[in-house]
Amino acid sequence: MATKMTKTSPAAAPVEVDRSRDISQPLEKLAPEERLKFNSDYLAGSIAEDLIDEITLAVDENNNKLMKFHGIYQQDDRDQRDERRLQKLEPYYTFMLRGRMPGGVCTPQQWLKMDEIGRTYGNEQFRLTTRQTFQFHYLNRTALRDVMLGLREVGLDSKAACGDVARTVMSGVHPGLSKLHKQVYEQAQIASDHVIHKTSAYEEVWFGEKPAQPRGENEEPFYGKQYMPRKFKIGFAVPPSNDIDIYSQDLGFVAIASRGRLKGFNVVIGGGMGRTDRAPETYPRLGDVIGYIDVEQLLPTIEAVMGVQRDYGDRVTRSHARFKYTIDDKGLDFVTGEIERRLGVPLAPAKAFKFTANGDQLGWTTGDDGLEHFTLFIENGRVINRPGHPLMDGLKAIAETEKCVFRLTPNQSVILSDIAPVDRPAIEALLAEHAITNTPQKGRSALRLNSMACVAMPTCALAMAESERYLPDLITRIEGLLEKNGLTEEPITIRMTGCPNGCARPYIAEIALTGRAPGKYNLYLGGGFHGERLNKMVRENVGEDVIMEVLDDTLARYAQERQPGERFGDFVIRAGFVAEVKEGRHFND
Ligand code: SRM
Ligand code: SF4
Repeated sequence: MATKMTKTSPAAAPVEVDRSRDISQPLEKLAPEERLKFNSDYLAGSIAEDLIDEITLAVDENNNKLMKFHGIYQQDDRDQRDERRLQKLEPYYTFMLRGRMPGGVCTPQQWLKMDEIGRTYGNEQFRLTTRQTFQFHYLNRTALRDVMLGLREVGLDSKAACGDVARTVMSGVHPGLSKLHKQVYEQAQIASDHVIHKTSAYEEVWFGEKPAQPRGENEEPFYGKQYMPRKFKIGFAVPPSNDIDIYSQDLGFVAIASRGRLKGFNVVIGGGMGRTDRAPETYPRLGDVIGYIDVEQLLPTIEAVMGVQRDYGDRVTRSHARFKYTIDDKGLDFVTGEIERRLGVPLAPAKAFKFTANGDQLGWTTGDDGLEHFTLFIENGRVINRPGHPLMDGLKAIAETEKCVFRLTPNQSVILSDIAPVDRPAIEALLAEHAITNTPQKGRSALRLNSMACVAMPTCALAMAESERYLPDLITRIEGLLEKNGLTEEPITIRMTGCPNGCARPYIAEIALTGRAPGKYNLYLGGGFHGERLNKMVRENVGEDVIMEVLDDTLARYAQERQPGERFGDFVIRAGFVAEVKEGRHFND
């Protein structure tokens, strides 16, 4: 790609800044969530008391919001919702728990614990997410403490996996560049430890611990009582792979290396995916590269960037509270200048880098340190046993050998990594024994291997249409079109979400579908293959017949008219299918 480098002037003239919506305002003028956080006793609320209520399956509304900071969402089974309503029963409430796993690195012992929890409490399954971590669904309220204790036994937790804080820090996984990847991962881990909230509420609520000392004003030296205005996402990419979709992160770091050693990072700010249909003031936005820092500057830079969003982010209107809107409201120059002022030095000019893809490099690879890695495609991240496909059992058996590290990828898949060459045959035998290959059950097109769907139905409260349960079948039908046009081996990214929130980062896929209503989707085309360009809506609120018609036409034309090496997303723009797509940073429809 053409590297995006936005030069900013550290000496930009002072900008008049509207501070009517930021944290300097009196609490009563801010969103209700700000008052909730402020009065929550640093996130403890009355969650502990709520957990022992025996009358309902649910928790109180405020605790429900606070529990997100502890990695937990109350949900109800949407497949059962109507029937239970007819029977005048309360919804069938269960809980989703999302773990924190910086860079997706998971020891075999941790994998075994996830497997055990999934089997015991989580409907015999668990889910790998688009941010390299894991989720359990279908947990009963009474199981939550046991799950927390289980995670703690293996050094895992669910702190800050959700809520208005810095979330699980992502770190790109490039198996061929093992040494560099390890150095970048170390920095991601340091960053994660640094940004995690410091309150001891988690230990008190879940493990009954007493605070070491009464909580005082210094409980959260960085966040304060109101934490961030909204979620904040940080990720590290290792070129040439843009697997973490750096341009979708609030704050991204592109690793810059010299002779295989990490030197520093280009800093990218202001990415985000979420939008709402018929609300043009919400939009996905690609991050801007604002400069370069040496490795030593990492933590001060994170503090400076997050500090700007903490202090200037919108605390009145939550739908406008992400960093991308702060940047667009105040201006990139102002925000960059403020970051540099807090850093005390200007950022250096960004260094050149090149991405080639945002998917995973599947199959066996040997790292630059001689260790072997097997990247396994897991369709939509669901770890479960299905007839003839005992994926969960197979991965458990592999974990039991303790011969590999599990690395969760940003594409909901897993790398069995750091395998000594002598151990590879044993791993291969277990893969074969459990019929685990990179040939998914329903077909093996390069399109499927570059697909992602968010969870959506039946657990996600915000889903308007199916996603994970539908995309595999839709792809089977699209595979007919691919075969007809000789495109089965052509890598094309396709992503689906059950609503416009963008959890599978759809707005940077070459083909994307976002749910509007049962069976109805917005269809987008024209994203960049390495996550460098937003796509554009080409059909609104349409069903499968129209989706197939448009894809039939565009794929046939692509097969016949493409130039050598031309990607599908680039072609649909050149050919005029998506007239309005530009290299723009953001769009609203
Ligand atoms: Fe997400 C909310 C699932 C990655 C943007 N997301 C949700 C909730 C918690 C629904 C809710 O609030 O009640 C979903 C839970 C569904 C379920 O049943 O499990 C949910 N998001 C997911 C996951 C599990 C999708 C997946 O299939 O893997 C991903 C978990 C990531 C993780 O491990 O932390 C997930 N969500 C994302 C991403 C992608 C990313 O971060 O790289 C995005 C777009 C990037 C961004 O944030 O801009 C994303 N999720 C959202 C939004 C829209 C935020 C916004 O700015 O408008 C919501 C809704 C909200 O926060 O109000 C949301
Ligand atoms: Fe739920 Fe929407 Fe996210 Fe899908 S994109 S998991 S439907 S919030």
